[in-house]
Amino acid sequence: MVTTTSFKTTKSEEIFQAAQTLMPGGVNSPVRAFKSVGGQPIVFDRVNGAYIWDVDGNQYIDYVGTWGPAICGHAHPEVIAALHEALEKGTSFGAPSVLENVLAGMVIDAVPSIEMVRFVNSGTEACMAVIRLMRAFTGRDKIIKFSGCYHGHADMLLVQAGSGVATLGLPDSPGVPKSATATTLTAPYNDLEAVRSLFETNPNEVAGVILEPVVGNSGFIPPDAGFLEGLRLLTQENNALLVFDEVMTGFRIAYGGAQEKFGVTPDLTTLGKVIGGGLPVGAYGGRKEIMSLVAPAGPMYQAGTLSGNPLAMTAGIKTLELLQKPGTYEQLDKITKRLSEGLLQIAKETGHAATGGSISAMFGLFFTGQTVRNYEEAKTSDLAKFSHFHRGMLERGIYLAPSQFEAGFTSLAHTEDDIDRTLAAAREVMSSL
Ligand code: KE4
Repeated sequence: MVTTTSFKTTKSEEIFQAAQTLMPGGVNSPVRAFKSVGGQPIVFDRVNGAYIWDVDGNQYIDYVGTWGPAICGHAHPEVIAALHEALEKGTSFGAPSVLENVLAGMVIDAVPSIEMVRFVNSGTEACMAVIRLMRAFTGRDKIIKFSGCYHGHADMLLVQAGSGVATLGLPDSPGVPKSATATTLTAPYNDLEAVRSLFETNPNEVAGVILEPVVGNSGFIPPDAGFLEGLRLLTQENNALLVFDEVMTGFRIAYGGAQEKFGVTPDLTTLGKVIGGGLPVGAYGGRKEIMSLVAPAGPMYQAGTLSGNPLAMTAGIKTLELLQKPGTYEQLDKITKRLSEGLLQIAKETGHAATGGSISAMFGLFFTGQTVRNYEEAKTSDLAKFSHFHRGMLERGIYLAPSQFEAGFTSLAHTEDDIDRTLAAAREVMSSL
């Protein structure tokens, strides 16, 4: 445990200061700048297993896991070894490799909705492409998303988005033309009636509904019982498509994603993060009838220089192999439930209203006395208290996502002792809040 007195961030400060002159906000993705939690952003030097070290030598138990990919633990020796071997053959072919067949086969075998898949380089690309595919397949332009859900930074999806957009409290981004978002309709998460009325007021115009089947980008918000099933029915009744954005939940909530866990099969699914094992991979997939529209099989265009590159495929294949081991998701569920329930219990004992929970290796905590079923309610939680909690945990060697509007991630590398140390730190911090 790093005690607060020895917590130095001198080198982080120097490097981050220099970064400010080189990259907007000193980062390559906004949430890393700690804007919403305040304080000195931390510059990291290396990761391994459940741990991350910063440039000042501080060690942290890591609950960000590079935003999801590190589900087997950072720098897993088997992933690293496989990458070393693949590296001997070069880094990119820009042409078919058998590795793409292997990872595609694993994804198709795992994810109920996917009969055919296309690899891209990020979750944003996957979501951009899946929207184009929804529109190409139905011949309709309008889409329905949910406030607080984040599907990457493509223009038509930057409407009431979660994650970094919510973190920074940004109105929808400048530079996004009205024409790009005029066909994007939004509803509150967990509100089936709102979706029904959108279909009624836009008859035969909605291509489909896209959502995070378990929300991570408004903080952790699970679907109400019947919500996913209700959306499945509503989209079928309106000849519209149902798309699960499982970039975060895929291979994390269950090996087959939230759609396996909840037994609701969408028409299309997007993936990312875990399937790249820490290297850049995104994917979209679904029924062959729909995917056969994608070029060059069909007319819907989408392409990418590094799509399916051998290094990323290798890291993804090895990661999924590790996740296939028996007992994986029972272990993830057990360790994460103990953490989540422990945090809530400590909040209660130290007099803080808090709500939250976990599903498999994903968890969240809001400082509020009410249940949080959507983004609007998430925004009413005590954000200042979250910021103090985040900083206090950081000073004690626990790295939580630097935003209330993100979920926490555990991994197969997190041990009971790590959870004990995390809960001990939480008790110290919450007692001082
Ligand atoms: P990327 O383009 O960042 O690979 O994926 C976009 C995306 C799409 N869909 C969901 C459900 C996602 O969670 C994401 C990206 N997640 C954020 C964290 N909430 C990435 C971290 C960041 O933006 O720095």
